[in-house]
Amino acid sequence: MTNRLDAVLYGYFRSTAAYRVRIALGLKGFDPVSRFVHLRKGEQSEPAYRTINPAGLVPYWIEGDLHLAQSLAIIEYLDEMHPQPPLLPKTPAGRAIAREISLVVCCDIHPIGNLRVLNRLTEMGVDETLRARWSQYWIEAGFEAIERRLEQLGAGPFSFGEEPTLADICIVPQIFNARRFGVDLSPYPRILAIETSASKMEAFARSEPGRQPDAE
Ligand SMILES: N[C@@H](CCC(=O)N[C@@H](CS)C(=O)NCC(=O)O)C(=O)O
Repeated sequence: MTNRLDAVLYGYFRSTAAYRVRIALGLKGFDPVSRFVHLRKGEQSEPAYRTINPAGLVPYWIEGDLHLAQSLAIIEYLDEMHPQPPLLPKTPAGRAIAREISLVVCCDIHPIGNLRVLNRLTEMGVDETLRARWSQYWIEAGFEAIERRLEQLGAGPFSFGEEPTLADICIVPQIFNARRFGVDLSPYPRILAIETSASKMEAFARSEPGRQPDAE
């Protein structure tokens, strides 16, 4: 069941950062108005969108006077405003570890393989095969760290047991991205198990890129 939220989410079906926010909204039972920014066509760089978000990135969140960029900031804002179900574990250590996993995805993996970075590599003469290897390399480095952490946590079916948290919200879209770049996921059974668990939940399933209205 979804509830209308008086807010607008700017996104793009294949944006993993927007995908994170869609999952969080789904878990909270919200369905805001969606606007689509076609990143491949460069709409993020056009003045019409730059006046909305000067950073020229998605996701972007507008709710009344609040204009907010950065998926993690948006998700934590939603979690504070609508605490049920909680998206962070109960203990301070658990919350810190959930943020650690999220930051591996959002700081150590995602920015290095972002569209604007890949475009810059193209401008510098790097061909498609090498660009894919570049992305694979950084995804594998990050997934290696996350897999080891998930082994320590030993929980399941999600990172912190029965309920998904911010960690899973960040991991699942990154798996989608890893597949796009042809990463061999067999060394990461714990990460793959989270994807399997997530696929059974409506909030995750409805957020998949292929199910978005702007999907191609
Ligand atoms: N750290 C930001 C990253 C936002 C971001 O880089 N979004 C990508 C799509 S996943 C984007 O808009 N890229 C446009 C571009 O690279 O030109 C967040 O988590 O929201």
